[in-house]
Amino acid sequence: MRTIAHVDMDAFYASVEILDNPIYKGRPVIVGAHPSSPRGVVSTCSYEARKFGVRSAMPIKEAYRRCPQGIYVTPRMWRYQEMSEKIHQILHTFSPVVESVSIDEAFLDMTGCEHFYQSLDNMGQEMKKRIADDTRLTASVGIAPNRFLAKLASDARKPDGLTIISPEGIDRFLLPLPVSKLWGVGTVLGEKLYSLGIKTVTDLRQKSKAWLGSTFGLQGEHLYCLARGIDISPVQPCLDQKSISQERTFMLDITSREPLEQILAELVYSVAFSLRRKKLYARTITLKIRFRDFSTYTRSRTLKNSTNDDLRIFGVVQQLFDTFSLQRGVRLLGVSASNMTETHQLDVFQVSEKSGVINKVLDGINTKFSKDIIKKGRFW
Ligand code: TTP
Ligand code: MG
Repeated sequence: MRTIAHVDMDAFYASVEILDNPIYKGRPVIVGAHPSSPRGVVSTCSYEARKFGVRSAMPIKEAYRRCPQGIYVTPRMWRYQEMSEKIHQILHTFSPVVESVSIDEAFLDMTGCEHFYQSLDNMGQEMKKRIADDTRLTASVGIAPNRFLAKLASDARKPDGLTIISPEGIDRFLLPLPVSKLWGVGTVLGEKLYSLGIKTVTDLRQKSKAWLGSTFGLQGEHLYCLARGIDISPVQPCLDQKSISQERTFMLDITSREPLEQILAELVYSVAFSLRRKKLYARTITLKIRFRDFSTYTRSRTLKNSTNDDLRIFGVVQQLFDTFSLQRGVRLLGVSASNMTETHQLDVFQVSEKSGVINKVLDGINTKFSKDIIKKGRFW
C-alpha cells in the first residue's frame, strides 16, 4: 500500500498578491487581464471574490460585472515562479520523490516515511505548517493510497484543508462524487455519461468492465478503475533540468497560418529529438510568439503525463498556436519543453507504444546520417 500526498496552494496568484500587499487581505482580489480588456480572462481570484461568482478562466468583463468592488491586478509571473520554487524546495525536505504538476501543486510519494509521523493527519499538518511558516501562504493537502485519490482529497476541503483517505474510507469518499470529478472526464465525456444516466461514481460503479469497454473503449477501462479508486500511476519525480528550446526569427513578418505551422512542426521536431537523445520526457510545453510590434507572448500547457513524442508535442503546440490571431504578422516562433522527467507513463488517451518505436527507428537513422534525413509526414 502506498502513501501519496497531493499539495495544492490556495488561490495561488491571488494569495501571493495579498502577501505582498497586506492591505488586500480579506478583500476580493482578482488576478488576470485588465478589466477593460475585451477578451481577457481571470487567472484566479481570492476566496472572497469567489463569493461573488468569480472564477478562473471567466471573461474579466464578466468578473467586473459580478464584482465591481474587487481589486484587479495583472499577473506577476516571476513572483509566482519564485514562490513556487520555494514551495517545491520545502516539499523536497519531506520526500525525495516529488512530482511538480503545475506552478502551485505537487505529488509526494511518502511511502516508507509514515513512521516519522504519529499519523497521516500529523504528516499532512506538518506539511501545511512548514509551508505556512516559510511562505506565509496556505496549502490544501490530501493524503491517500494513490495520486488520483490524493488529488481529490486535497480539493475536498479548500482552502487550508487537509483530507486523509484511508484504504477503508475510499468508498465513503468516492461513491457520492459526481462523475465530472474523475480524471479524464471533461465536458464531452461528462455529457455522454449523464445522457446514459451515469451521474455519480455510485452509478458508474454499477457498470461492468465489458460494458464500459464497449461503450467508451480505452476510456471505459480507465473509468472502471477510477470508479473503484484504483490508480497505479507512479509519482514521477522531476529532475533538476532546465528547458530544451528552439526559436526562429523571420526576415519578413508572416501572416498566414500554414507556413507558420510548418515552422512550428520543425521546431517541435528539434525539441523532441533533443529530449529523446537525452532520454528525457517533458511535461510542460511552451509556445513563444513575437509579433511585428515586438509584443511577445508565451503560452504553456502542462500535460498529465510527460512525453518526448513529436506528434503529442505538436498537438499541444498547435492548440496553443490556434489561440492567437496572426493579423499583426509574426516575427518569431519558439517552442520549449520543460518540467522534465526520466521516466514516463503511457498516456491512455493520446500516445501509443507504436509511436515510441517509430521515433526510436527514425532517430536511429537520423543520428547515424546526421539530423533531419527522415521525418514523419506531419513534420515536413
Ligand atoms: P489552481 O490551483 O487551479 O487555482 P488556485 O490555486 O488559484 O485556487 P485553488 O487551488 O485554491 O482552487 O491554479 C493555480 C494557479 O494557476 C492559479 O493561481 C492561477 C493559474 N491559473 C490560471 O492562470 N488560469 C486558470 O484557468 C487556472 C485554473 C489557473
Ligand atoms: Mg491551487
